[in-house]
Amino acid sequence: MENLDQMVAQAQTDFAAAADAAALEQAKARYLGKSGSVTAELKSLGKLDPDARREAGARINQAKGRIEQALEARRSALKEAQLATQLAAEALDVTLPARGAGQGGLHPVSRTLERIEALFRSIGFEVADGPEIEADFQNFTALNTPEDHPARSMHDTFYLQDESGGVAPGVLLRTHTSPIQVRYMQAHVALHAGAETMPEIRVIAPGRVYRVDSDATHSPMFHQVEGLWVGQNVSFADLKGVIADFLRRFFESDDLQVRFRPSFFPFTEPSAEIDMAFMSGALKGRWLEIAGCGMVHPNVLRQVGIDAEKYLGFAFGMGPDRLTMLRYGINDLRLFYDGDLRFLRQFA
Ligand code: 2U9
Repeated sequence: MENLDQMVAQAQTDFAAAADAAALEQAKARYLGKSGSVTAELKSLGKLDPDARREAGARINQAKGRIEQALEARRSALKEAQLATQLAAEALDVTLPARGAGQGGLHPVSRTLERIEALFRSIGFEVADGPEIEADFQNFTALNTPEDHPARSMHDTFYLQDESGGVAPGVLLRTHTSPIQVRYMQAHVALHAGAETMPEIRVIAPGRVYRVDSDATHSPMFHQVEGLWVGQNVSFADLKGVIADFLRRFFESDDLQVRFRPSFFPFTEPSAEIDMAFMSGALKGRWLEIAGCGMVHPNVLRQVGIDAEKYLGFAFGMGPDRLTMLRYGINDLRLFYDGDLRFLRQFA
C-alpha cells in the first residue's frame, strides 16, 4: 500500500516536472510503459494466491487509475500553456493606428532630367530615347571613333556574351547617349528621303550609360544628356547661346559666367569644354567643368547619310548626376545609388 502510494506521488511529481509533451511521454513510460513500474506490479500478481491476487490487483488498478489521471491532467495543462504562448506571440493589436501608404517621390537625378527636358522642350527641342544595349555601329563607328580607339577596349566598355559565353560581336552597353541621336538622324533621313531639303533636327537624348569604371567619383552606370541641332545655318554662336541660356535657367541665376575651352572629341570638330562659375554663394568665382561640345564632325553626318556639304550642326553632352550635385550641394556621387531613404526623402 505504502509502496503504491509512493509510486503515485512520485509519478505526480515527475509529470509536474515535465516541461513539454515529449518529456511527459518519457515520464509516462517509466510508469505505464512495457517495463514501467505499474506494469511490473501487475506482472507480479501471478505469484500470489487467488484471494491475495484479487485484493492486490484492485489496489494496483486503483493506483494505475490515479497515475493515468495525473498524466491526463498534465497533458491538458501543457497543451493549454502552449496555446496561450502561441496566442500571445501571434497577437494582433487591432487598436494600433494603421501605417498608411507611404508617399513616393522622384529621385533627385530624375528631377534634374525632367527639368532639363522641360527647359529644352521650351526652346523647340524634342526628347528622344533609345536602347541601352547598343550596336557597335551606332555607339562607335557612326561617331567617327576608329577601330583602335581606347574607348572601344574591353577595359572601358561592357560587351555582351553570346550563348557559349564568348563576346557577342558588336553588341555592348551604350557608353554614351550619342547612339540615340545617331538613330534619330537615321530615322529623320529615311523619313525625308527624296525631299529637296530636310527639316532641322533639334533633339536631346537623356539616359543611362555604362562604362567599366567604379570609384568615389565614377559609377559603372551614370547618366548623360546630349543635345544635337543640325540644319543649314547653325553656328557655334548658336551653341554658345543655347548653352548659356540653359545653364542660367537651370541654376536660376542670371549672373552665371560661362566659358569655352578648346578640346577634342572624335565626333565634333572643333570641340570645346564648357566651364561655368557662380557669381555668388559657396562656389562663387570657381570655374566648374560642366559639359563638352562642338560642331558635329562631317564624318558623323556622312555615316548617317546627311550631305555634309549642305548641312552642319552642333552637339553637346553633360552629366545630370554632376548637375544635380551642384544644384543641391551634394558632395558624394555614391549617395545617388545607395538607396538610403534618409538621403532620398529630402527630395520627395
Ligand atoms: C552626335 C554627334 C556628336 C555629344 C558630345 C560631349 C561633347 C561631351 C561629356 C560631358 C560630360 C559626357 O556626361 S559626360 O561624361 N560629353 O563632352 N558630348 S560633344 O556629341 C555628339 C553627340 C551625338 C550624333
